[in-house]
Amino acid sequence: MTSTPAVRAFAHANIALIKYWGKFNLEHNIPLVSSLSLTLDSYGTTTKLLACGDEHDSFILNGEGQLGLPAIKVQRFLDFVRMKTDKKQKFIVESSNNFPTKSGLASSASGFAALALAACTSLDWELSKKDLSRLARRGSASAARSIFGNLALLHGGVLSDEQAYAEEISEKLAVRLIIAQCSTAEKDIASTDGMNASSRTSPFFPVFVDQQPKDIDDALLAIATNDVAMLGEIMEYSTLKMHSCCFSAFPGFWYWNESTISVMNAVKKLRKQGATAYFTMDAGPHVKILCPSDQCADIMAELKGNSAITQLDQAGPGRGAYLLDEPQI
Ligand code: 2P0
Repeated sequence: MTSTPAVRAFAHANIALIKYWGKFNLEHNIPLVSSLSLTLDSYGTTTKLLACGDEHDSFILNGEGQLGLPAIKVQRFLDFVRMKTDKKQKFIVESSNNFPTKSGLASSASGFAALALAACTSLDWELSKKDLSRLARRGSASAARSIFGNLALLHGGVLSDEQAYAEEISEKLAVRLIIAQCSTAEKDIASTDGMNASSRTSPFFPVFVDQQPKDIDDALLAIATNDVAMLGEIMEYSTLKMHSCCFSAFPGFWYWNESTISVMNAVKKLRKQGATAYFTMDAGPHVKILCPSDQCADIMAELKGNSAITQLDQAGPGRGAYLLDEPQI
């Protein structure tokens, strides 16, 4: 057995300001629309890859051995890296998230970004960041964006594998994202299933896809002109269209709960009072609130007493995926 060193990588979660929802190519996991995200500086995943002599990979998440789909997804991903590198090495994969898993807080984004970096490093596959993002995309499309820090654009559409990569947007914004957790439960509809159901059955889905290029362009213009309010307006429009594709699927479904709506209303009220605060929701009930950095403390203080919120966190723009230490034998 060859002895491959243990490797540890860390990747931050990212939150889409303009949402990815729907796939062009299921086999290669190519998104049907481009998306734009903010990488966070707090929530993230640490992944350690330890070479083993077993016949199969093992996947341990937050200290618990995984069977079923999570383990299959990790194994499939490692099979792809082994196929590309012509290696046979199996691994024990130990991952831990410093935030709730499978609740719509982008754990698959940070998880597959960290796994992609650790796997390539373990198998001596040197990739550019662009190619690493293409690889991470195969695990989870949103993971392509977590390879990069700050703001990242993931190209989607009728594209080849080569064309579907993420890149960092050079402009910086003085913004923060407040994360209002609205439940402690895991979500019951995986995002992959939700987007596939929406794209197959929602009459609104083609409109969402048609309007996406304009939403991306408008968001990029808002970023280039440092206009947080404009960016927030487009962000809210994007999330509401994405969720409308869920409501209007057949049968309809939703990721929100009563607390989600309550926090959305609280954000609208804050805006009426003069705050620059805008909401976005992903494949889970939690509400993330975009605001200028200098308004974050006041908005957090206003939300603190809100009984709909189970936990209140905040994050700024974070860095891209990185190795935690030099490989050790
Ligand atoms: C996003 N989401 O842009 C969108 C918005 C959730 C809502 O990307 O099927 O785990 O593994 O590629 O990346 C979550 O979906 O889906 C997601 P797959 P992923 O962040």
